[in-house]
Amino acid sequence: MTTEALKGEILAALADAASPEAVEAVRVAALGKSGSITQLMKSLGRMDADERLRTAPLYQALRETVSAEIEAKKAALGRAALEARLAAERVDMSLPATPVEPGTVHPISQVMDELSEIFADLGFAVAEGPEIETDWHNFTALNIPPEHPARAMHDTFYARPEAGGERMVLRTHTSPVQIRTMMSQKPPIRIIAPGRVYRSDSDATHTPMFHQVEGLVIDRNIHLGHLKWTLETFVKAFFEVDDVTLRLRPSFFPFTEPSVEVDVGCSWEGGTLKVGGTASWLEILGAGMVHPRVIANCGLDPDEWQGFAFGCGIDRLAMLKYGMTDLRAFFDADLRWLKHFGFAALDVPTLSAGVGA
Ligand code: 2U9
Repeated sequence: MTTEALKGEILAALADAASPEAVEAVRVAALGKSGSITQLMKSLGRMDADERLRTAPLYQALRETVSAEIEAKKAALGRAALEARLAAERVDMSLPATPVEPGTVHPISQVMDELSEIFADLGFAVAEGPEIETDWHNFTALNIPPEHPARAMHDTFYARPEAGGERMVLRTHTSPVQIRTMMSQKPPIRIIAPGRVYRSDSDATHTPMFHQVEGLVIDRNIHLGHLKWTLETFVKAFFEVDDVTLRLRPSFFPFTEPSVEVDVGCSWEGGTLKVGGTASWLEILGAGMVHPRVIANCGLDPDEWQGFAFGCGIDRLAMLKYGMTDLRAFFDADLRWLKHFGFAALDVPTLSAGVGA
């Protein structure tokens, strides 16, 4: 076959090739290891000098033309594929977003936003800290001695001990955030610390990870009356009722002295909770005056600085306020549940609109 005829054959095959794979097949058949043009180039070695001098430029020209045509075809197919993709994936930015089903804000996030809003109004900042904590920040600084039951293996998730023998823990409460704040900021301090906490406990009313909010006030001349007023103001705003009675019962926590458990007066109408009155009582908080030893552990003089602290479970608060009965549903990521109990993303809680709006 003449070089012209071969060229015609290859270019015809190339014209018919409609995909990158088909173009590659044409390239291999012509320029591959045992392709037709490669065979011609190899045959040059078997020719005498005169014939080679005449033939080589023809073969080289053929090879260059075919290579260039193959590259051009590849580029054209690439451009066409890109055009097709751009056309298929075109997004009409002018279309309204309504066909996309909006997600919802999880009730726990909603309650955290409500808490931040309520306490911001009372002059509290939101503080955060690590979820993997040192034993010292999670326990020792809080006057929880090594033999205290809260340190028992079945309650606390311990990491493998480090080279120095120190074990990190998954924080069992958000209290280490307050310890870190007291050590890094000068009083007066007014903070809340909402966040995830971890305890090795799992049943219908406990999950190994749950959410807490704790509050801390450190200032001069702080007493139990400040604590009671703050909690009353918080409960009124959170449950959106003015008729709120709190009952403080003596209790014990290593990090507060005196310590109290706080009940809110309520009633149950048709099985649903109504905050207000004194027909029934519901425990919602633990609190107390910060133990002087905890204040001293953070480098402050307990004779000059006093304070109060409180803690409560956010998951429980959310269940009480919004009527969920199964704690575990919080963590199932079930879209139907989220649609039912979730909140509109742009419906940000504000005090003026009512934090439960
Ligand atoms: C510092 C000093 C004191 C935080 C407090 C409680 C009482 C409490 C529980 C309620 C339900 C945790 O989620 S729960 O299991 N918490 O009863 N927490 S006083 O006291 C502190 C914190 C930090 C530096």
